[in-house]
Amino acid sequence: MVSIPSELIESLRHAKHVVATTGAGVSAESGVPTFRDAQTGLWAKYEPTELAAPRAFHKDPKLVWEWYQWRRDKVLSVHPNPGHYALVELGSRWPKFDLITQNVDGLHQQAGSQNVIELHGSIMTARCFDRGHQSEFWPESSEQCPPVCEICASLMRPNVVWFNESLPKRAIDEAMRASRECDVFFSIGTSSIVYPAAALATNALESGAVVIEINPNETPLTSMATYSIVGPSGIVLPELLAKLAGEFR
Ligand code: BJW
Repeated sequence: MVSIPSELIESLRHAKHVVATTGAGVSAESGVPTFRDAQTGLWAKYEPTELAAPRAFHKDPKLVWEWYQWRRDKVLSVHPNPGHYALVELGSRWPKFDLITQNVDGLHQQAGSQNVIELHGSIMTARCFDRGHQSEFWPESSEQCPPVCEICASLMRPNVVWFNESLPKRAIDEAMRASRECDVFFSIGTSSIVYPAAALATNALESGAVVIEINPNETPLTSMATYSIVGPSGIVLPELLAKLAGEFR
């Protein structure tokens, strides 16, 4: 049983616009390793932050492609967890609800969340490195690894945002606006160290929103947040939902 302050439930009861931002921790209970814990087996000797970067792809495109292929296979073998499903339910409780994710695994959508704002793209699709030609499907590896673009023959890469790359303009603009306009802002399962995503919570705080962090571990946001609920999102979110349902009845 997680301790959820009654004042927090009161804030949620009066909110008109709620924003939830999620990070890799929300998928941990589905069996997807978090970004910074992603390395096991053959990949244990690599730093994820070194692989998720254009310079890594320039240096060794095959290595980076195979890393994503491995992570993508993992994602395809798992299912959404109670935290993802609780967010679907929570999404229908307020006049306005925005779900913003840094995750590339598509598990929120698989659970049934709609209009998810994906800040860091998706591991389900690919585009070419040179000209950004989109491929609707993940090109299966053939003799050529990475596969090449059918239009311009440049190397394909996952349709994600690497370090030092710009986030999709529409997604980050919408996320920034939502963070400044909401009454309540959740930061769930993220280490809050990657920008500009990490700035969303501080925007919300500066705009006067109630900021609630859900994470089993401390992050740079913890001491600033209005409420910090220590625990796994797959437990905390369903409990929060149950408590809210009780209050609303
Ligand atoms: C649980 C749990 C459970 C466990 N329940 N919780 C300002 C200041 C400083 C630096 C910068 C800045 N602005 C920009 C930068 C540079 C850089 C950056 O932020 N660097 C920092 C590392 C210092 N940012 C960028 O480069 C961004 N681009 C940009 O700003 O463009 C403009 C620009 C261009 C050129 C030059 C300069 C600026 C792009 C960032 C893209 C990030 N992409 C990645 C990879 C995506 C593809 C992939 O997955 O491979 O996105 S990196 C990685 O980090 C991934 C994640 O989405 C992101 C965040 O990680 P997340 O989700 O928080 O995961 P973890 O593993 O870190 O944490 C998991 C958390 O879960 C932990 O807290 C656990 O405790 C918790 N947890 N179990 C709940 N059951």
